[in-house]
Amino acid sequence: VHPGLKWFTDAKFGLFIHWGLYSKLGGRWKDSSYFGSGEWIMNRAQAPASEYAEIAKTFNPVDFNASEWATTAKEAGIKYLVITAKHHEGFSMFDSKVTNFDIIDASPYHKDPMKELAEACRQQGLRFGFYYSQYLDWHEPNGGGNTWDFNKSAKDYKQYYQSKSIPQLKELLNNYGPLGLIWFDMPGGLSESETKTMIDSLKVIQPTCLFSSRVGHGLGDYKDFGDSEVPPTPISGAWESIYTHNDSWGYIQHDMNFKSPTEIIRLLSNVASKGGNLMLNVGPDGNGKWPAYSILYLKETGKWLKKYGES
Ligand code: JFZ
Repeated sequence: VHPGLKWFTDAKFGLFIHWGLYSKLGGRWKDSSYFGSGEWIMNRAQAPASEYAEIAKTFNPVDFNASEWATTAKEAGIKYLVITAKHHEGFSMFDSKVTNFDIIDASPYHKDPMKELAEACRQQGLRFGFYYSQYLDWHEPNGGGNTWDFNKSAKDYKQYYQSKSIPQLKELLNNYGPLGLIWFDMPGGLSESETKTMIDSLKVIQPTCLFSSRVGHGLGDYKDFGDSEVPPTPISGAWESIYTHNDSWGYIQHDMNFKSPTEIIRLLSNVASKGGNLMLNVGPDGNGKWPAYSILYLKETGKWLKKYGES
């Protein structure tokens, strides 16, 4: 059994946070509105990478308050928090020396919100982890996925892994204290042995940090069920179901379809009764504020857990 797994299997309730340039768009690009998966808007609108990158110039989340985020999570009864360090759009929400397309160099904010959040979580006794899109990167000619700007057959995925993905994963593992986990997503471009080599080169930095199953080739430390999926019967081993609070991972200003506290509690009970963790997602907006309903309903969930939950 992996030495980092105990906290995970005990946790039951995690918080996922999708936050990036797409949060500023809020589900709108030019004259069109999009529903569902707001973090995919660049792909769905086939927005040219150079034009999309312009959003960074006005991305200034001055309302971001790390201790408020961590306190709300704590009040909700949440035990671990996982935030997007870089989603498929390719923008780094942390201080990265590997690229200038990061929050420090490309935005007027000039601060590293991940540093503060990692610290705030530690103060609240929450485990902290990063989501990292290791294969899909629509900003990079050699990253996976962007075939509207870049020629697919000319892509050199290894070059992208060597020059951005792996160096950035090392930055995340080196610069933010002990991480509970890294939530890899959508594997691609690497063989099984190449994936193994990548994992070994990262695990030496933090041997107890867990890697999610989407690191690829069955080499993860725990299993993730697909989007909004709960297994029908109890499952042994470490696993997690992921759900989002409304119908999108990234912020969408016109999506008000938030799950009520009752629905969240039912979900939690369903997942916990089968032996897994529920990781529920919230999508803060481009200023760094959570949707009001997410704050309200998570706090309500926490009140119920305090009264009836185990811990
Ligand atoms: C991925 C991302 O593409 C998406 O934007 C979001 O971050 C989500 C949490 O993860 O989407 C997936 C990936 C895999 C499955 C479902 C959604 N799956 O295996 O069912």
